[in-house]
Amino acid sequence: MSRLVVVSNRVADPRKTSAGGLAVALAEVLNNTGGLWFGWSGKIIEPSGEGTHRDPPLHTHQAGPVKLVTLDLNREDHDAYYLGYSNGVLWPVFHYRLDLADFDAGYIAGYRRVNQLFARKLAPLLREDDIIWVHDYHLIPLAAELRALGCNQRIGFFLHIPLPPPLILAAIPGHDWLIRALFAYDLVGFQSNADHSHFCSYVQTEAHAQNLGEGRWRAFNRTVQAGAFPIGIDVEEFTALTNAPEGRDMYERMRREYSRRKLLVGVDRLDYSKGLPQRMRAFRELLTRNPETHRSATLIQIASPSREDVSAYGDILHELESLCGSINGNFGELDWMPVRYMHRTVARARLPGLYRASRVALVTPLRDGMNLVAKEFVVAQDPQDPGVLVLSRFAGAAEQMPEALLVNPYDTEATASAIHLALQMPLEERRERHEALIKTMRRFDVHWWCDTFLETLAKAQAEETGTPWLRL
Ligand code: ADQ
Repeated sequence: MSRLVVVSNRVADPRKTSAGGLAVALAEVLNNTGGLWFGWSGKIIEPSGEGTHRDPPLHTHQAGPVKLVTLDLNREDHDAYYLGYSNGVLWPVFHYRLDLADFDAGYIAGYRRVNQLFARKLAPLLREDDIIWVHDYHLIPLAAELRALGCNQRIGFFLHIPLPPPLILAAIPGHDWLIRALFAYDLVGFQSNADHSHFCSYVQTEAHAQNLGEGRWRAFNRTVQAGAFPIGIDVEEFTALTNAPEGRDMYERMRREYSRRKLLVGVDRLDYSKGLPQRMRAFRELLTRNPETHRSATLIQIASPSREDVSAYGDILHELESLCGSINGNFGELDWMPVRYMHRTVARARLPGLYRASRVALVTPLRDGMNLVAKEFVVAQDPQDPGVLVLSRFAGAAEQMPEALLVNPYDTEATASAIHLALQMPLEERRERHEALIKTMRRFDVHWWCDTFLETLAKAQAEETGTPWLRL
C-alpha cells in the first residue's frame, strides 16, 4: 500500500481534537499508511535572527504513526508568499473581490520561491510509490516544482476556496502561469460543480485545452483530471462532541440563559468573504420590520480573529463593531440586547452545544468554498426539534443543501424575510428539512471526501512530458 504524503501551508497535530474534522480525517488516512504531513511551522525567522539564510532546517515530530515535518520561513519570504500573493492576491480574487487585491509585482516571485523551497525540502523525503496530496491556494505550483526536480509520483491537489469564472481569474498577473501549474497534477479537486465548471471554461477558452472526456483535459503536453469533491464533516465525531459533557453543559447553559428567547447563531472567522456586515444589516431589517421579534430574538455572533496583519481585515472589524453597537443602541432594552458579538474563537468542544441551543443559524457568506459551519449546525441539531439553517446561495455548501433556506446575502430585505420565516417555521417543516439535510451530511461526510479523492487519484492516468513547467 502506498504511503500518503499530505502537504499544506499549516500542519496540525492529528492527535489533538482541537485540530478539527479535516485534520482528524486526514490523520485517519495518514495513520493507516504511516504517512507524512509537510508544511510551514508557523514560525518566522526575523532578518536579525539566526538562520536568515534561504534554506531553513526541517523540524520533525512523530505524532503516533504520522510524521510531521515543518520548516520556518524568513520574514521576506513569509510576507511575499503568505501575506502578499496568497492572502493579498489569491484569497480576494478567488472570492471575487478584485477591489481588495493588492497586485504588488514582487509578491509572485516570493510565492514561487517558497513553493520551490517546499519542493526542494520535500523531494528528498519522498519514496517512489508515495501518493502526494497538496492542499489549497498557497501551494498551487508545488507539483510543477516537484516535477522539475524529477518527482514522478502521483500528485493530487484540492482547492478549499472557490475558483472564480475565467474573466475574474484573468485579472491576476500570472494567472496563465498558475493554471498551467495545475497541469503538473494528476488530479485537481474543487469544492463545487460551479468551481469545476469555471476551471473547464478557463482551460477551454484561455488555454485551448482538449477535452478528453470524463473530467480529463490535455494542454501543455500533459493530461490532468479535474472534478468536484465537496468536503464533508466527520459526522460521527461531531455527534459524539454534541453528546459529550462539555457540549451538553454548553447546551443546558444556553437554554437556561435564553429560556424566553429564540437564539440565532453565527460562527465565522472574521473575514470579508463571510458577509458579516450584510448579515447584521439583514438582522437590523428584521427588527425594524417585525416589532414582535424585539425581546424574543437574540443573535449571538462569534467572529474569530483571523489574518490581522492583512489590512482589509481591520476595516471589516470596525464595520462589524459599529453595526453591532448601533443595533444594540437603537433596539436594545435594559433586559434585552439584540446582538451579542464576540471577537474570539470558541473552543471546539462547546460549539455543538451552542448550535443545538439555537433556533436559527445564519451562514451567509458572500462567497465561500464550502462552509463547514453550515454542516456542523445541521449535525448538532436535535432531530425531534431541529433548528433552521439560513444559507447563502454563494456558499459551496448550497449545492448540497437545497433544503436550507437559501438566500442572496446582498439582498437585505429578502434575507430579513428568510430569517423571519426561519424563526416562525412550524415543527413539522423543520423536521422534514432537517431529515433531508442530515441524510446528505451522513452520506457525503469527510471520510467519503477523503476516500473518493484518493481513489480517483489512484486511478488518474498520468501522461509524461519533458516540458519546462514554470517559466513565469
Ligand atoms: P474557512 O474559511 O476557515 O475554511 P469554514 O468552513 O467556515 O471556513 O470553517 C472551518 C472550521 O472553523 C469549522 O470547523 C468551524 O467550526 C471553525 N470555526 C469557524 N469560525 C469559528 C469560530 N469563531 N470559533 C471557533 N471555530 C470556528 C476554508 C474555506 C471553506 C471550506 C473549508 C474546508 O474557506 O469554504 O469549507 O476551508 O474546506
